[in-house]
Amino acid sequence: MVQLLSPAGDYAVPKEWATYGKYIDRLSEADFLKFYRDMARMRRFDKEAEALQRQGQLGLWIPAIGQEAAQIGSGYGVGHNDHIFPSYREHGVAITHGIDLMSILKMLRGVNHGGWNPEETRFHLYAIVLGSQVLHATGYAMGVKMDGMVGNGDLENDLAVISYFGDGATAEGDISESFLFAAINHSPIVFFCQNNQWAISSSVASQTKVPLYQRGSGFGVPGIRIDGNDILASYAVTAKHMDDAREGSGPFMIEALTYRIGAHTTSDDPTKYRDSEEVEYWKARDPLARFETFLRRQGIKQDFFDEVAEAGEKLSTEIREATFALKNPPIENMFKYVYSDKHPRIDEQLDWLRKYEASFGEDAHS
Ligand SMILES: Cc1ncc(C[n+]2csc(CCOP(=O)(O)OP(=O)(O)O)c2C)c(N)n1
Repeated sequence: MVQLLSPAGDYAVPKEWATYGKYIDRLSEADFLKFYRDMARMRRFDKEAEALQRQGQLGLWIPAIGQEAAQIGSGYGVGHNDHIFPSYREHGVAITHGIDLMSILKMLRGVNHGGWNPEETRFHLYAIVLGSQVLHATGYAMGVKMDGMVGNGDLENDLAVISYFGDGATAEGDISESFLFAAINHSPIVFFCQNNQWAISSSVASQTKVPLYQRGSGFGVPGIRIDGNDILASYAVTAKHMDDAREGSGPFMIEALTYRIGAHTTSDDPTKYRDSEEVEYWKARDPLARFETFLRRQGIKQDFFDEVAEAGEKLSTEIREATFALKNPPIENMFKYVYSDKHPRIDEQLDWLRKYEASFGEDAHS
């Protein structure tokens, strides 16, 4: 397992991982601070969103606490031309790609479908159907190669694709099909599996007999396991294999071993299926605390951590106020984008809903 920062916060690059160490050597202090700021931002956003859901402001929340290093590190390992295909928990990767966080909240309130432009942001829309985004990513990577955007010896302008999925999703046929297709076409894609050890209530042991990073090997996709709570490993390993993919080395798989500290979603109660000792074990391996120890040893002063905490307060207030101010979209929107032409069944359903809503009188939309 690639680990550059130990749980105690010690930085060391074993000889066998020297290639990855070179990626860390290139980072400046400003990069380290940006990593920490965004991990803290991701966590604060998560806590605020969960509170908003509990207050009835969102239909659902999908927590990612514990996965900050896996997401912020890998998000920054992606090049400026590369395309990202997330599942539904990648709020941290969204942060590294400048996605407006309110778009994520609007989606979970049910007032839009994401709303960001996948071509412009290179961050594609969230996918709830497990594994579907991995097929989309594989097809995209195949297209990129056909368009001659790979292996031109120009790491800045060539292009690769990364797709995120969970340990449970690896049991879907879509993932195996993607491995095969990507291997046969020698496509520029990195498969990034966040093994957070639970697929709702199914443990990772019930999903695989071999370590997940080996899952692609029979298809011709080599892989590696990283400590997913080590932001430096997450950054360096992703950056290296995205470079390789852009250079034309074909597909690669990264398994980031991490842990979902919270519930699967706000509709789930994890105390029903996992032990509190296990959760406590992983809480003690908190990726943020680990990186904070590293930064303090690098001489980063308390002022910086105070500034980050203040920014968190500001973010929370902004998000709360913006959510309270959201307006419900017209009910017509639900039907508008089903067919391009008018359809009698759709008109009938809209008519029914209008009458139903009207039956509540003035309170219909409050
Ligand atoms: C094709 C499909 N089957 C089942 C589901 C229901 N479902 C939603 S999330 C989930 C568990 C996914 O676990 P994992 O892939 O480990 O990702 P995580 O949620 O832990 O990030 C399941 C079974 C779905 N969304 N899509």
